[in-house]
Amino acid sequence: MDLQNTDRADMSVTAYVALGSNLGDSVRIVQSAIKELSEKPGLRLISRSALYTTKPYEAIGNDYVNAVVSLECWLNPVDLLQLTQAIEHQHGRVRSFVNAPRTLDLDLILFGDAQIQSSWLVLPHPRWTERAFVLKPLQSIAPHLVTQDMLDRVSDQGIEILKN
Ligand code: PH2
Ligand code: MG
Ligand code: MG
Repeated sequence: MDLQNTDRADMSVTAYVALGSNLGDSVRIVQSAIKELSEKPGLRLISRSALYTTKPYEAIGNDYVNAVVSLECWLNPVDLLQLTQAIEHQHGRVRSFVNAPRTLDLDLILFGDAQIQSSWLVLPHPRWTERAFVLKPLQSIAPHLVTQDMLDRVSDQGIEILKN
């Protein structure tokens, strides 16, 4: 019996990853990061939002390009985190100060119904409901997760669709 295959089919969760960039060729970087995520073993792209242009929120520098993707994920959360960090690194991510301009930021927003509180990973993402650059793209691919009330609370944050 092919237990591994059975496991694989059963153990998947839907994970939501937010992408952001405000340094370098942000449109190209975000597009290629989506492609890279979708090609990783253990991940399958379910859907992706448009690319949005957003005002830096509690941050400095250029306007951001943001998007959100949903993935069918057979990895555990730690492996997914490591994979996203490797993709950030490939795109030249440097960590200088909190919310510094960055070539690529990949944040795990939701991982099935996982609730994790550790020093290196908190799920759901602790601030996802405070951010228009997460809520708007997320609403477009997973409307069941985003309420009008959440959107009303971030309506002062600048965000526009840039490109589909
Ligand atoms: N990311 C941050 C802080 N502020 N603002 C926008 N518009 N887009 C982001 O991706 C972003 C931010 C921390 O990761
Ligand atoms: Mg972030
Ligand atoms: Mg991050």
